Amino acid sequence: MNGSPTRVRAAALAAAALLLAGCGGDDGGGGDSAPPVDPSLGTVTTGPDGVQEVTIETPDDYVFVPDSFEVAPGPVRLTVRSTAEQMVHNFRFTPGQGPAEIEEDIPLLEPGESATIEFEATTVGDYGFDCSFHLQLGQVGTMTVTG
Ligand SMILES: [Cu+2]
Repeated sequence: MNGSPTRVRAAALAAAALLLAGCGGDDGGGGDSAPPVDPSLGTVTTGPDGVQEVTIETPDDYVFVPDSFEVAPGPVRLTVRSTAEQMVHNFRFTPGQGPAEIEEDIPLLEPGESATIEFEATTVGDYGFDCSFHLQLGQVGTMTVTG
């Protein structure tokens, strides 16, 4: 159950992205109350290597936060951060729900883990994404590649 090197690296990248975004206020407190929504979520920043970076979260509820974001054509580094305490999620671009197929995915995201994928956004349009485990429960979202 402990992180593989890949997942550890993904977590480090996510932490670095947070530091770059200059966001604070994560007190790491426990408890059952929902954590405040991080305003940097879904906001695209450009990394030092010129790659667009965006982070979304998935809590125990069957949602992505936010469930939509926009990128420009080019390379994208997407981090999906689980804030779930129990639920196992995943992330994929829904087959047939976009103008082009994006095959990169996160097959398994255990509670509390983060994982990062990098892909090329080439064709302008709306790309559906989902957690395939909870697709029937409506855990879906949309990435828009702007013109
Ligand atoms: Cu899910």
